[in-house]
Amino acid sequence: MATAGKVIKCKAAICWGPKQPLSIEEIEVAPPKRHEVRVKIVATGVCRSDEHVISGALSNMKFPVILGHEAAGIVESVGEGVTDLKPGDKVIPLFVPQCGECRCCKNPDSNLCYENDIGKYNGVMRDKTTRFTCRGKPIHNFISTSTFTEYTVLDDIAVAKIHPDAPLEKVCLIGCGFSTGYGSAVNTGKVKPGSTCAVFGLGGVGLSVVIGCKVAGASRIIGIDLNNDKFARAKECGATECINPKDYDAPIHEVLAKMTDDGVDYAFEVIGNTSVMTSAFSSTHFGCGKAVIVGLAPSSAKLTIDPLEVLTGRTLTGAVFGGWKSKDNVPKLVRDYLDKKFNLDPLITHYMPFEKINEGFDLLCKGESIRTVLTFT
Ligand code: PAD
Ligand code: ZN
Ligand code: ZN
Repeated sequence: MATAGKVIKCKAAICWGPKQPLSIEEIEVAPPKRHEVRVKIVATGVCRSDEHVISGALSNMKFPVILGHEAAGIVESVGEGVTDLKPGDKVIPLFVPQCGECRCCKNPDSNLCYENDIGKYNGVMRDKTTRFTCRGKPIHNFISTSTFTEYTVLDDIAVAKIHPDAPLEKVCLIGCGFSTGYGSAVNTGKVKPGSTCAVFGLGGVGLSVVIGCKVAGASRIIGIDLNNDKFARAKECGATECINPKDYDAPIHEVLAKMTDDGVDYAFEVIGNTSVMTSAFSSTHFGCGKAVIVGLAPSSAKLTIDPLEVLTGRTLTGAVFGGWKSKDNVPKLVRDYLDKKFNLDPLITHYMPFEKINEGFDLLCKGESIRTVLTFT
């Protein structure tokens, strides 16, 4: 490509600090260094985890930063030493990388590569520098990805090559929301056929948990949300019934216990609210229930549970990115999508040009969207 080896000037949304709108600016994107690739982003989703940074819920973030982590694009150029990717390849950035060499990567039961930047938020590439500048200032990366920009640079362990037929404006959801929810049911929860599941929070990730529970053969899937507008879509995805905690005087775990002969087999918290995590845990059966934390709680939050509730046989677990080893599984998930194993359409409520990114976040905050997909024209 004519741009290979050169600095690219392009549009990006900069988060200069918390509690302010993202600012569309011209940035410079340096060429990829060794074991890096530069990618042209084609489509990127608006996820709640980005909004947690904008709202200030994640306190140890480095600013300024280019957010965005759910995306799909095309390789523009590759640095030295990159063997599995070439210009023109369709790719999905991986917010949980897979180096293949660390203790987690070598353990078949873990997907949390040591090279991840979740929770630490150092905001740099593996070589501890960044490829972005704006108005002469270096701009930080966000969780190995940074996709709210026309071009980004990724470590090669944080990008997966996908099938050339994949529609990028749909499979971008496989970069976060879909895979996280779906994997939380099939990998982390290991939902069994015939079981009863409760899903707390019916946003894009929660609906993907519902889809996963259905694919796993659950016979009852109870959706729980404070917003009744989320129920029709949840049923379309496979929820067998939906309830709103506001409609009951009793605590929701007691309501669920009555509905399910002493508690559900699996409960998923897909909001990021620690008191809901406690009630999701209490909603599971006392002798054999399993609760899965999917939601990302504010940095300062602490979870309170009654140890007796664990002692009697309940399990509490969680995972990022649905437990998928990312580089191995993202291409497979894309193939499963192309084979029509699941549908992403119910998760996408809006498409918008990238410049309208702040509108995308407004819709999410007002509860009016599931996923808004931003596209570059
Ligand atoms: P979302 O905001 O679209 O959905 C959250 C839903 O929860 C909304 O429908 C709300 O109405 C509902 N809700 C809010 N409070 C309550 C409550 N007290 N009781 C019942 N319902 C409530 O978010 P999302 O689906 O994009 O993301 C959900 C969470 O998952 C969020 O915390 C996000 O940061 C996290 C996440 N985790 C990972 C991961 O790897 N674990 C990946 C992506 C997102
Ligand atoms: Zn996300
Ligand atoms: Zn690793």
